[in-house]
Amino acid sequence: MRRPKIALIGGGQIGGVLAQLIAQKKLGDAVLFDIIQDFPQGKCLDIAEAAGVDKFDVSLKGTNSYEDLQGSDIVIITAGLPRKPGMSRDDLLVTNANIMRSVAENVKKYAADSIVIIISNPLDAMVTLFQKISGFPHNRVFGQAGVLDSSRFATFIAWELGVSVKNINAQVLGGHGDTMVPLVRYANVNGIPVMELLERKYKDAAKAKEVMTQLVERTKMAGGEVVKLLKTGSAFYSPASSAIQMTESIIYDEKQVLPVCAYLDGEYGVKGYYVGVPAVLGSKGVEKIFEITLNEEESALMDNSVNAVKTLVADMDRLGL
Ligand code: A3D
Repeated sequence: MRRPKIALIGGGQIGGVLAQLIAQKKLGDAVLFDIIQDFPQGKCLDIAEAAGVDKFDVSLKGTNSYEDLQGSDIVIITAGLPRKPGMSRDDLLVTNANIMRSVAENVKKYAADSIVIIISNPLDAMVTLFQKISGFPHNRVFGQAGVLDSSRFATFIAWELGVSVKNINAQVLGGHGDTMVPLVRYANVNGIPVMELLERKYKDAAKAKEVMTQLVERTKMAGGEVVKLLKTGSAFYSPASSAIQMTESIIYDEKQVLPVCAYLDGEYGVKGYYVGVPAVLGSKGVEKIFEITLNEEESALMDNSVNAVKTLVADMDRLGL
């Protein structure tokens, strides 16, 4: 039986970590594509030379030729510019849309049956554009953002409560921007509501609420916090790990329920847009979307986030991208 073939478009910071994780976890054979001559070849050679230590037999191929995508089962796209300090994700729209256009045309040409995970920003717009240009069915085109945003939320909760992050269930819905919606009411530690634990810790409901607001705000601004510290680019270790979790659910048909930037066809009252929602990921890609019951406040936040996605997509149309 052949190993899965995973193509990575964009061999920069995230692309490099993706290739290394695929090798270390022995997920499949990887192809790392970039437009910079020799660069992906150099990264793959470097990672492959750790095979004697990491003991993997999967192959890694760096390339500047799209033809090497042929036969890919999964394509993960990180091609495009990352943010610099002071930039919002939306500032990347024009440059990255032009890059995404050429990427989508080539993936359509050389990997027409693949499942595509997009990471390039602004995420919700780039997923929309890729699907439009490729014409791939919606279940085979989706984005990584919610897994990372939710991991950030869970990490901050774990630090605050002094418990293992393994026991935290926390989810962030909506678009991948400042309007994202960390779901406070559903956040729990092995079933115990996080708010209940915060109230017990501080013995003061108002203080607990204030602390949670800080965790939520930090989650929403977490990408920018990293950009500010790195100064030369944006987060790359955690986005790569997040896309790998999605990849594992697909290649092993695990049907993990993960927050995915998925196409909505009426769910959450939204039709025709890609938005972050809980989805079942399996061998067919997005196999099901779960609708969570939202209260009035949560619905208003979700609507606000969906409107931000709609504005971004309208901007793309207006600019003819
Ligand atoms: P970076 O290290 O700059 O890598 C991007 C790579 O894309 C570079 O090596 C470029 O040479 C390459 N590239 C440029 N144009 C093309 C093209 N036409 N075809 C193929 N490759 C091309 O960036 P990065 O890896 O840090 O980030 C990649 C993208 O992910 C950026 O748009 C980030 O904003 C985005 N990002 C998303 C998240 C999410 O959670 C959604 C998190 C962090 C970063």
